[in-house]
Amino acid sequence: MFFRKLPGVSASGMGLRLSQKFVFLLFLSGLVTLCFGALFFLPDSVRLKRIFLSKTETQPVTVGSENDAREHRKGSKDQDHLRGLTSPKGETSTKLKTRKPSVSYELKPEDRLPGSKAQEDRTLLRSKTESAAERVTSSDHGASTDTRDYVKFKKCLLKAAPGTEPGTASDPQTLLRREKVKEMMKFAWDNYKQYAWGKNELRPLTRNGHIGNMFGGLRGASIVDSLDSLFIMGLLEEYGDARDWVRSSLDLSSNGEASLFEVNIRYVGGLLSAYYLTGEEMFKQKVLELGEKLLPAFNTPTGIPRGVINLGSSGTSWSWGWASAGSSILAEFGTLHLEFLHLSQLSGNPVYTEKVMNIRKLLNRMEKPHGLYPNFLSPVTGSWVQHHVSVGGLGDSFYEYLIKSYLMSDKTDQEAKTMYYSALEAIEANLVQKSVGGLTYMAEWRGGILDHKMGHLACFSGGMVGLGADDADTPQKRQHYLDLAAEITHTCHESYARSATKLGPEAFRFDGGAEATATRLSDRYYILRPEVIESYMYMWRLTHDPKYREWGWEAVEALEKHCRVESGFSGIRDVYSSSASHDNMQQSFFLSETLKYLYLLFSDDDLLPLEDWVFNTEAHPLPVIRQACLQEAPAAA
Ligand code: DMJ
Repeated sequence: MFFRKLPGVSASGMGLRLSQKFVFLLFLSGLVTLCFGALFFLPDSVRLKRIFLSKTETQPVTVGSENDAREHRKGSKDQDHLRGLTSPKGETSTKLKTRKPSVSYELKPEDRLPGSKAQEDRTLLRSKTESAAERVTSSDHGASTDTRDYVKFKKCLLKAAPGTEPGTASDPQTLLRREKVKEMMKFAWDNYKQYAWGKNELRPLTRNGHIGNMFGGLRGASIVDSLDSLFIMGLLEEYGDARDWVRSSLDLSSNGEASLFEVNIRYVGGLLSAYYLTGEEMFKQKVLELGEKLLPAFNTPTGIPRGVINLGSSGTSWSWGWASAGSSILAEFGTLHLEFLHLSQLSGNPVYTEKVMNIRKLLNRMEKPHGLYPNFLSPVTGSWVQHHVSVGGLGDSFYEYLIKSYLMSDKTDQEAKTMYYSALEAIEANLVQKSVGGLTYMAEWRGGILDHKMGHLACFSGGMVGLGADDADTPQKRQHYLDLAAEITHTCHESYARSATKLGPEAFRFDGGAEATATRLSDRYYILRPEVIESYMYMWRLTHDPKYREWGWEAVEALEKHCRVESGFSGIRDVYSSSASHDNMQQSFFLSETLKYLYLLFSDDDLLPLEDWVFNTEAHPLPVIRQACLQEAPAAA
C-alpha cells in the first residue's frame, strides 16, 4: 500500500530511479533495526532472544546472596548510585549492569526500621565497590595496583569495613533520633544544592552561595566536606551527586590565595576520607594533585609553612596580616600531620611525611615556657613570637593531632605520644582551673597571666583527653584523664544549658561572677560549631553513659528550634536571646562535623570504630595505618 503511494514506482520495481532505491533501502534497514531492538524487550526465556543476543547481556546471575536480593528489592532508583563504581581495572565505569536474583525476596519487618534502608543502600554500594575491587585480585591482567592497595587497606582494618556493620542502635528511640539527624543532613544538603550548588557555602536566608576567601579559588567546600557524611548516613543519591560534581567540576587549577590549614582539613581531609570509604580512585587522584600544590608553602628558612599559600604555579606563601610579626600559627602548621602521612601513603612519595616530621622535630627540640607551646612561631627564625597559649583557637588542633598521630600510627609513633602527654601535663599544671561553682575549665595563658575564658573551640578537648586516656602509663592516670575529660565535657554542656537557646556561646568566662556564660556581646554568637557535640560523641563511645546521648539530643532540639530556617540551617547572633537573629550562613563544617558527630552519637560503635579510624579535625575519618600489615597483606582474598 505504501509503495503505491511513492511517486514514479513502476509495478515491476525494476524501473526504480536511484533516489527511490535509496529511500526503499533506508526503510528496509529501519525495519530490521526495529525488529532487532524489539528483542531486548522480550523476556529472557524467549528462545529467539537467546539466539540473537549474547549471553552476557541477558543471563541472570544466580548467586542468590542477600546483597543480590537486596539489590533486586531496591528497584531501579539506586542504579544511579552504581554509576561510576570502581571497575576491575581500577577505572570508573558508567556501565555496570544490573543483576537479577535467583530468588524472589519479601521485605522483612525489621527492614522497615528507620535506618535499615540507609544501611542497606550503603552495604550495597560498598559491596559493589568491594566486589569490583576484589575481582582485580582474581582476574589481575592489567589490574591497577592502586585498586590492590585499596583491597589491602581494607584487609588491615580490625573491624569490618564501613558499611558492612550497621551501626544501627537497637533501641527504637535512638534509631528515631538518628533518623532525625539524617533528615537534618538531607535538609541542609538539599538547600545547599538548590541555592548554592558549586559555591563554598549556603546563605540560607538570602538563598544564595558564599565563596569567601579561605580556599584560594577552590569551590564546592560544602560538597567535599559532605562526601563522607552523606555516605555513612546512607544518603547515596546525594553522595552520588557530590561525587559526580567532584569528578567533573572540582577545578584544582585555581591560583588564588588559600589558607593552607583550611584547604588541608576540608579538601585534603574530605577527599582522603571519601577515597578510603568508597575506594573511588578518582578521589585519590584529586587529593594527590591537590597535595602537590601545597608543598611550596614549606619553602621557608625553617620549613615551617606560612599560613597563606598561592595555589597557582608561583606557590608563593605569606603569613596572615593579623598574625604578629609575620608568624605562623601553631594550630595551622600543627594540623597537617594526619593528612600528610596519608598523602605519602597513597602516593608512595615520602616528601609529605618529611615536611610534617620536620615540623614535629623542630617543635620537639624547642625550649617551651613551662612546657607549654605558644601559639605564634616565626617561620624564619624558628622561635616563638608571643607567649600566648590556648587549647582553644590558634592552638587547639595541634594537641589533637599529637595524640591522633600516635593512634593513627597503630600506636608506633612514640614521639607523638610523649609530646602529647608532656603537653597535657603542662596544660593541666598551668591552664586547667576549677571555678567557684566547681566547673573544670581550660583557661588561656598570656605570658604567665591567666585569662579565665574558654572558647567553644576549646570544648573539643573533652573528647581529646578522653580519647587519649587509655594510653596513659598507669591505671591511676588513665582514670584521671577520663575524669578530666568528663569534667570538661560537663562544663561545655553547662555553657549550653545556661543559655536561653540551649546552644553555647563562642566564648564563656569564669570571672566577674560569670560561670560558663559569655559576658561580652561579641562572644554571644553560635555558628553551628561542632566541638561540644564532638566531645559528647567521644565520651559516649568511651563510657556509654546515656547522659551524652541526652545532651546530644538537647542540641538537636535547639538546632531545630533556633537554627533551622526555611532554606537551611543558620548560625545565630545571640544564644541568650530566644528570638533568634540569624547570621545567614550554613558553615560547611556543620555538614562535615556537627551532623556527623550527632549521627555517630546515635549509632552503635561499629560505625567507624575508633580502633580503625581517626577523625581529622574536620571530622573526616582516616584509617589507622598498620604498616606491618600493609606490607604483608596479600591483595588476594
Ligand atoms: C572546623 O573547621 C574545625 O573543627 C577546626 O579545627 C576548628 N574550627 C572549625 C569548627 O568550629
